[in-house]
Amino acid sequence: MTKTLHHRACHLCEAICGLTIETEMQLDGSTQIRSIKGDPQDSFSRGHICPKAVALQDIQNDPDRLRQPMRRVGSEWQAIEWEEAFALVAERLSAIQARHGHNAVATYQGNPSVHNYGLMTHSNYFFGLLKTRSRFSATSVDQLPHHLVSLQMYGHGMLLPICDIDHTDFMLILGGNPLASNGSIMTVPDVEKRLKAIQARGGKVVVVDPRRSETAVIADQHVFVRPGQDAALLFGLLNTLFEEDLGRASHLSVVGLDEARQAIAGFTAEAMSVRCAVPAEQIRQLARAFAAADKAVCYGRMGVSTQAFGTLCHWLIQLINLVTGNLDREGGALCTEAAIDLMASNSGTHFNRWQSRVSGLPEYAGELPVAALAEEMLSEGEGQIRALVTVAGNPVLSTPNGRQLEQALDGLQFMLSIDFYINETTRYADLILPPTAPLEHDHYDMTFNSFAVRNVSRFNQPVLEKSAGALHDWEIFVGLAKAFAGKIGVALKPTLPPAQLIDAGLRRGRYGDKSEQQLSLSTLLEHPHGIDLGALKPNLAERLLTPGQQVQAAPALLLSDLPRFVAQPLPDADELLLIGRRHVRSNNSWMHNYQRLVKGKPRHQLLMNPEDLARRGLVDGQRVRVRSRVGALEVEVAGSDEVMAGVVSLPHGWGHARPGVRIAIASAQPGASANDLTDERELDALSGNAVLNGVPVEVCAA
Ligand SMILES: Nc1nc2c(c(=O)[nH]1)N[C@H]1C(S)=C(S)[C@@H](COP(=O)(O)OP(=O)(O)OC[C@H]3O[C@@H](n4cnc5c(=O)[nH]c(N)nc54)[C@H](O)[C@@H]3O)O[C@H]1N2
Ligand SMILES: Nc1nc2c(c(=O)[nH]1)N[C@H]1C(S)=C(S)[C@@H](COP(=O)(O)OP(=O)(O)OC[C@H]3O[C@@H](n4cnc5c(=O)[nH]c(N)nc54)[C@H](O)[C@@H]3O)O[C@H]1N2
Ligand code: SF4
Ligand SMILES: [Mo]
Repeated sequence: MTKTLHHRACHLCEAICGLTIETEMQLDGSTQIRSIKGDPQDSFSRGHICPKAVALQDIQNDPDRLRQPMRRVGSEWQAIEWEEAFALVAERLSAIQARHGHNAVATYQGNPSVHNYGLMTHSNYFFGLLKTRSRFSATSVDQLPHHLVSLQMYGHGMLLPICDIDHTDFMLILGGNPLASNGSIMTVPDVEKRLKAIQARGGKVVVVDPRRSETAVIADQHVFVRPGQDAALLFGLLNTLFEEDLGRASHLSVVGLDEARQAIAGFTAEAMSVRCAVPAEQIRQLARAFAAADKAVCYGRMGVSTQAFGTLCHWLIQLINLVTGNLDREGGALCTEAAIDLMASNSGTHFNRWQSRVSGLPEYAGELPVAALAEEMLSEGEGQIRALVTVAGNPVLSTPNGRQLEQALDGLQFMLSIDFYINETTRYADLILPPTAPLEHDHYDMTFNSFAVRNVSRFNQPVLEKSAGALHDWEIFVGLAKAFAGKIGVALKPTLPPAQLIDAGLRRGRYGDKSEQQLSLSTLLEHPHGIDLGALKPNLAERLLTPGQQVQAAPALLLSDLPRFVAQPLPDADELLLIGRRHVRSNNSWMHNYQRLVKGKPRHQLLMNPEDLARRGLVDGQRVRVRSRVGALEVEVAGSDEVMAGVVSLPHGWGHARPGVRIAIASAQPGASANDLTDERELDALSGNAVLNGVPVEVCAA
């Protein structure tokens, strides 16, 4: 039987590891995957792989994965034809918009959207026709503060400085656990080796986290911080840098540094220490050590984005890199120069041009904060959302107050989901359109090549042929667009397949026709292990899109949030605060339907410090009830001094045993949904990003 070796980048997380996949043609003509391994010839990932990649074959073979359009009739699902499905969507959505206006139809795009380039190139082909301002995505339960800070300081939301991990001497990580997540807003395959290499060359890694995470365990120093209080810690660090004159000049042209310095003059390490629970002397020493390193970089991720002052946190992180001379410097923070530049799109250039109807939350890049999705469906009146299209997402498990969202979805007039599973969210759909499985389509990483710690580019052909009648995500969008345009009587511009758009983008890009490299799709096809385009280099000065191309150190919008910070009451030491947790064998709310990933020791428990257990008379392993303002759940508790006293940790994305969900293995797993506890009213008020970490909860015996 013929065996074939394929080379392919893994699309499951941001690390974009190169894979070598062996397939074998069967006697019946079908093709089976024989093995999935790391690709040692990928110069970026150097053979690194994690257990999730091996499960790509399980997605392919999963009997629960939908393979044809399904229409819900009551609680039954019936297969229907594609054309009939497209016509149904066009009819229902156009009728709802004709009656209630464009904004009555909402869209939600989940995380896998940005890992699937055809979805990125073609979703707007259909969504653009809907002309709705009710657009939502996982951005506002994630990295929205990063974009907003870049827009304010550098002039574009996609101009995100990335850690130059391979050249730094000092890496300060707040609220990120790359050993579990494999890195985020820092595409960094093989991150453990890269962190250890910092140490091997005499450098240091410091982790700030309320939990002694997997990354904290290998770090030189771990600092416990009270959840949600990183802004205080960062103020203390920056203030020390100013006060003790530890800064270093930057080659960048900067405005507002004095203003920033004055604005935070009162935020001394001593004043901030009571909030963040880090001793003042430790804050000062951390600032001194950071400033003393020749090359240093401060990095913050999920844990500091999804908290009440997430945007302030990211502003302060940028300022710490700036005032120590590490912004746009080798070994500091540098902007990736991708072969296809996301800055070419203007989607990262506007903020607060309109607001959500009920709570007045600001738009960013044409999207509203997803914490407002349920209230926009539940609050009656003009502009109320009456229909929803979800793509590659599961907001019932991934956005705050999932139970309220369930109730809202139940009341919709029409819901369409583009997804290959009947999960906690899509079970409410009237129609589910399943795309091909990942290995059945070609792949180019538009998003994560743009945030990589080296400049890299890679295109891969499909590993498996799609089955007859199956459609790719992008083809589904084309089908929907055609049917909808026909229904509302507008002319649709022709489109090209994603690969041709990539070819054009590569040729236009900085390594394209006008450059030495002459990069095009055909070059990438000749290099299936990917092409290395070099280390990151300073380039921010030329790329700034701010007035006068100056870094804005003290944007008015960010200064305007300082009074809210000052006005917060001091933290209550008796309060128990919930934080999240990721594991290398899980991926947000999915990939739980594959035995090879869910087996092994249970990972769903609520972690609680033994002191907190004892105070409540609880014992390790007991079932407990966890309650917040919005709801309650039951789960087993595990005593662990990994978490600091006053903190409990629960992974999100679990709790699949809900009626109507058709993912059998996942539904049999224990665990509950952390977002039955997170509060849709607790937001980073500046950006509208959800607060998923630092949620006050009570825990008692179940
Ligand atoms: N409490 C708490 N909540 C969180 C987080 C947290 O840390 N704590 N993290 C937040 C973050 S960072 C994120 S990004 C969100 C993620 O939240 P979402 O984006 O809403 O959820 P996912 O679990 O990524 O959604 C996966 C869905 O996409 C489908 N899918 C996978 N691949 C494809 C594809 O190629 N095409 C299509 N059409 N569908 C596909 C899967 O079948 C699955 O149903 O969760 C957020 N929620
Ligand atoms: N295996 C796996 N990999 C993934 C994902 C996954 O679900 N599983 N999801 C992917 C996605 S969508 C994303 S966005 C990235 C996220 O990538 P990371 O940000 O690296 O993800 P987490 O592992 O959630 O790390 C967040 C850390 O913040 C800590 N934390 C919580 N609250 C606070 C706080 O108040 N202050 C501080 N300083 N720390 C806090 C948590 O304890 C945790 O260690 O991971 C991606 N990679
Ligand atoms: S770390 Fe794992 S899931 Fe992420 S890209 Fe690499 S192999 Fe895929
Ligand atoms: Mo995310």
